[in-house]
Amino acid sequence: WEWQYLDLMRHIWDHGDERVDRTGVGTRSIFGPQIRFDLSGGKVPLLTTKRVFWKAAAREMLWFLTGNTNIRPLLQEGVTIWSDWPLAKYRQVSGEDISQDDFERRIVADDAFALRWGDLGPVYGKQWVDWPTYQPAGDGLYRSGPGINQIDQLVAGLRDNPGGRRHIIEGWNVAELDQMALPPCHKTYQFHVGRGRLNCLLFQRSCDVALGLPFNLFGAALLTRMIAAQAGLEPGELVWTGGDTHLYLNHGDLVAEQLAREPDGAPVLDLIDVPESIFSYRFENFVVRDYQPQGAIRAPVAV
Ligand code: THF
Repeated sequence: WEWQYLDLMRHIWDHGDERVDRTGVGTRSIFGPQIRFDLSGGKVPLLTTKRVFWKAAAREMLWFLTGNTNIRPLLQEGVTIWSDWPLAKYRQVSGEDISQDDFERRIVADDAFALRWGDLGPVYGKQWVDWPTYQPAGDGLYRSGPGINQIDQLVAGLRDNPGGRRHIIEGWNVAELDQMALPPCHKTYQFHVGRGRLNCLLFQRSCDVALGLPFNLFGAALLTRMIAAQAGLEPGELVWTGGDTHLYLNHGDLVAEQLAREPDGAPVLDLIDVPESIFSYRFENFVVRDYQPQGAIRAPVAV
């Protein structure tokens, strides 16, 4: 499968439409590609042509499932992939030229500081497990109602009605986009059961192919594996579709380096100890084996 990723990368770099994006870095971009992976037998879409820090991606996915939207729990586990956005905001508002390390240390050490500066707004986790509702109060007005746990409903729905066509997790809460540090990129996950297997289709509206996609693919595969285990299904296929699918112009060295390499090996993801609930997974429940990637390739993230 990995050739699909490499071919996508090559195609975008060679034929993508060059444009200036929100971040000001500039991208080459195409619209609407699709790639597919077989998840059966523990197969997992982890790139071997560079080291993917799958542990950070796994901790990120578990953090989404907690519903927490503060970067503090991630930092406590050494995951720094979400720091750039709160950091940029803090620097902008305070005018203080603080380093990323110092900012992260302060978030971890100082409760009030974390509360004030560490939150990303109602991003993925909040919408996934506590989508806000409102209800008519009888007097012509509306009051907030109980939040909707989409993940809970999804697992129950897959158990009760596997043939359903509404097995969806949605992150795009139109009413709250303006409160989010970043509107969701991997915004819609649709699940589908066929022949006892759970398939997942991820629609990602905007995709950083070099840095984000390797994480997003592993995360989607992990989510599918956890949900399949909870619903008593075998993992099937992961279908990934991108909207604006791009390479940042400052990722040229990564692209050249990675395209000079060839895939090698077939890593496997094992779930050991399937807990009672989808919300009780711990990092220790996952093992990746047979993963001997080529070296990591560093590249700057566009904020
Ligand atoms: N914004 C941009 N421009 N790219 C993204 O990938 C992205 N995300 C999330 C939100 N906004 C985004 C954040 N996720 C890395 C990986 C995932 C991220 C952000 C950054 C990253 O820098 N990865 C490096 C280092 C990993 C590490 O040190 O652990 C890598 O080499 O993979 C996409 O969801």
